[in-house]
Amino acid sequence: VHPTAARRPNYLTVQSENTAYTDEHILAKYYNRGADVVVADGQFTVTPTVQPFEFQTTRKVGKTGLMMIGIGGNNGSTLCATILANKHQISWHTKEGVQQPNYIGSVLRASTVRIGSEPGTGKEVHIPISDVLPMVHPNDLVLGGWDISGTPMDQAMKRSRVLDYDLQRQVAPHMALMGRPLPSIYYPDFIAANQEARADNVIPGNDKQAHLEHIRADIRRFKAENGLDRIVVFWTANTERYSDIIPGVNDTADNLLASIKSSHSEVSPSTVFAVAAILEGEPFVNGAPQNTFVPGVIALAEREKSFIGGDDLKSGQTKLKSVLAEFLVNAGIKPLSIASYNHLGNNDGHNLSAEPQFKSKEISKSSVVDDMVDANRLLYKAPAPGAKGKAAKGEHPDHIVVIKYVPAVGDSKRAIDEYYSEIFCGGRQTINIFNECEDSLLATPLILDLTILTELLTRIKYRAVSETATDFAPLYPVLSLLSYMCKAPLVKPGTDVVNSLGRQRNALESFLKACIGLEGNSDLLLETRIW
Ligand code: NAI
Ligand code: DG6
Repeated sequence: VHPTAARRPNYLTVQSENTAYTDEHILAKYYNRGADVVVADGQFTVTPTVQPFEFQTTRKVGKTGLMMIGIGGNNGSTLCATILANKHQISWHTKEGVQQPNYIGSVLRASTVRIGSEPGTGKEVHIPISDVLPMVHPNDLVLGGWDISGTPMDQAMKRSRVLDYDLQRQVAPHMALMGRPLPSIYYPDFIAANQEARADNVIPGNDKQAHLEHIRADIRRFKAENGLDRIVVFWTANTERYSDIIPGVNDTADNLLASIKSSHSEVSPSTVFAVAAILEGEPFVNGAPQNTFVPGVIALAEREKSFIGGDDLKSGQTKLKSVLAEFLVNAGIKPLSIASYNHLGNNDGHNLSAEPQFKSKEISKSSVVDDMVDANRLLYKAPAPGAKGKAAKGEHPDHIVVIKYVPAVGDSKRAIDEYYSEIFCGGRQTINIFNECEDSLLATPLILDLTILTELLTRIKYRAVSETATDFAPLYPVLSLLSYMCKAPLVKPGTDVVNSLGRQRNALESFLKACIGLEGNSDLLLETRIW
C-alpha cells in the first residue's frame, strides 16, 4: 500500500495541562493571540491581545458519504475510479512500468506537519497531517450523486479520457456496480447550450419546490440506505452563469425559500442543491466558481447552523499565482501585469467556451492577488478616499484571464502565465510559466481534501473561556478553513479573504494544532539563534 493510502492507528498524544483526552473527545485550551492597532495622526499604537478558548473534537469518525453533483463528469468519475483503485489495491501497467494507486496531490493524505523537535538533537519531527486529528480515510467514503447525464459510471469514466487504459479496464467492473447517477435538476439557462445533448437524466417539471424536495429525499434516502452519520454534498458539476442578486428574491433566507416556492427564474440548480443540503443539516461545498452562495443561502446556513464552503477548486494556475504573486510583492518587487492564458479540451473547457460561464470562471481566477496588493501600499497606491467602482481597489496590476477550448488536448490543460514586474530603479523583470497537466488529476484530490476536512470541522466545537461557563458551540457555518483548496474562498461576511497559499496553509495547520493544544507555527526557532 502506498504510504499516502496507508491506514495508520492514531498514535499522537499530547502531554500538557492544555490537552485532555476522554473516550469521546479531545479537549484543548488555546490562547488566541493578536494585537489591536489604533491609527491616529499617522501614529500606530499596538496593544497585544490574548483570549483563551477551548476546543472539543469528537474522536469517533462517523460513517461518511460523499454525494457529488456532476458525479459523471471528469472530476466525479475520476474521483470514484481512483478511490476504488486504492480500495481494491489495483495496480496497472503504463509505459513507465507498474503504477500503484495513491493519494498524491491530497494535502491531507500526502503532506506532513512539523509538530516539534527531538529533545537533545533538536531534529524536527514531521507527521502526516491526517494523523493530527482523527479524519475519515478516503477509502471509507461512501460514494454517490447526481448527474444530468445518465451514462453509467464505468462509461462515464471512459468518456472522461483521464485515466490510463489499463486502470480503466480493471476498475470498470467496480465502477459498473455504481450504476447510473441519480437524475438531477437541469435549468438550461444556467450552463452552456453546448451541454444540452448530455441532459438525458433530469428530474421532470419546472417546479423548483418539487425539485428541492426531490433532492432532500435523495439525501435522506442515501443516508438511511448506507447507514451514514454524515454526508458531504459537493458541487462538481458544470460551471453555471452567475445568478443576479435581486432584492426580494435571493437576498434573505425567507425570500430565497419563497423564490424556490414560486420557481423564480434566477434560482440556479446549484442554489437548490445548497438549500437542500442546508435544510437536511448536511454540509455543502461548491467546487465551481458560480455564486451559488447568494446572500439568502448564507443567511439560511447561519439560521440552520449548517456548514457551507467554496468556491472553485484551486488546482493549478491559480494555486501557483497565490504563491508567486505573494512572493513577488513580499520580496518588494512590483508586478505590473499578470497575463494568464489557458487552453483545454475537456467538457469543462467546452462549457467554459460560452461567455456567461467563462465570466464566472474569470471572476474566481482574477480575485486571487487582491489581498496581497492591498497589504503593500509601499508599492501600490491606496484608493483615494470615497473612490468608487474599479478605483475603489486602488492601484492594481493589470490582470487578464483567457480560456480557450481546444478539443485535441482533452483533459491535459495548458496554462501559460506572464508576470511582468518593476524591479530596482526602473528595471523590469518578466517571468514566464508553462504549466501542463491532467486537469482532473490535480482537481480530484482537492475534492477529497475538502470532503475530509469538512467532515472533521463538523466534529469540532469551541467555547470562549470565561468566568461564566458556556456550552460548546459549532464553528461558524462558512468554513473559511477550506480556503487552501479554493480559488475564491468564501469567508464570513464582513471579514477579509486571504488568498495567499502560505497563509491559508498556516491557518489550517495552526487550527489543527490548536485542537490538540499545540501552539501554531513559528519559524522563530529561537534555540538555533542563541548560544
Ligand atoms: P465535466 O464537464 O467533466 O463534469 C461536469 C458534470 O456535471 C457533467 O457530467 C455534467 O453532465 C454534469 N452536470 C451539469 N449540470 C448538472 C446539474 N445541474 N446537475 C447534475 N449534474 C450536472 O467537468 P469537470 O472537469 O469534472 O469539472 C467540474 C467542475 O469543477 C466545473 O465547474 C469546473 O469548472 C470545476 N473545476 C474543475 C477543475 C479541474 O481541474 N478539473 C478545477 C477547478 C474547478
Ligand atoms: C480553464 O482554466 C479551466 C478551469 O476549470 C480550470 O482548469 C480550473 O478552474 C483550474 O484552474 P486553476 O487556475 O486552479 O488551474
